[in-house]
Amino acid sequence: MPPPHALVHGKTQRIYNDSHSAGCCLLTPHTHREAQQQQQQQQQAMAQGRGRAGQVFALGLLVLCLLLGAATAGAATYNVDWSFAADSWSSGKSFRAGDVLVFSYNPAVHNVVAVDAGGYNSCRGSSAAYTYTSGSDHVTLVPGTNYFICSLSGHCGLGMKMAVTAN
Ligand code: CU1
Repeated sequence: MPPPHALVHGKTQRIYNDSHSAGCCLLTPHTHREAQQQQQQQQQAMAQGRGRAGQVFALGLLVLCLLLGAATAGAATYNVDWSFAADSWSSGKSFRAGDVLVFSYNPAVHNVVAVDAGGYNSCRGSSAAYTYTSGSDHVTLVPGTNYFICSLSGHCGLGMKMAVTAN
């Protein structure tokens, strides 16, 4: 028969072991499951957060597009028939300041000179006149009448000139 304290000690030890092992068996999977659930909840919350952030971003983008659209709604781009019939091309069309004319031509034989009314009438550019030579010139119309001539080879006198009024 073991001494009473040893029995008590052993019993205590056994009870402790049982409860400990039972605790391990029950608690570990339980806490593990809880941790998994928490992790899933966090991931869901993050996913929802990302989803909301994405929605806000998309909405912001939409608003930005609408604003830009409104800002550029009045401006149009025209491909100019930069030829000896240029003036008849522009007549009857209405333009607005800010509209863009695209002059496409062979730069070896033509140019575009932005002149004033005198230059347009006399087919002469001035030192202040700006000459475009790229062959694909984008010119933004200013308010009033915009005058253009080709200053090469007497083309202006042959009708390669254009007066465009922008409102
Ligand atoms: Cu020309």
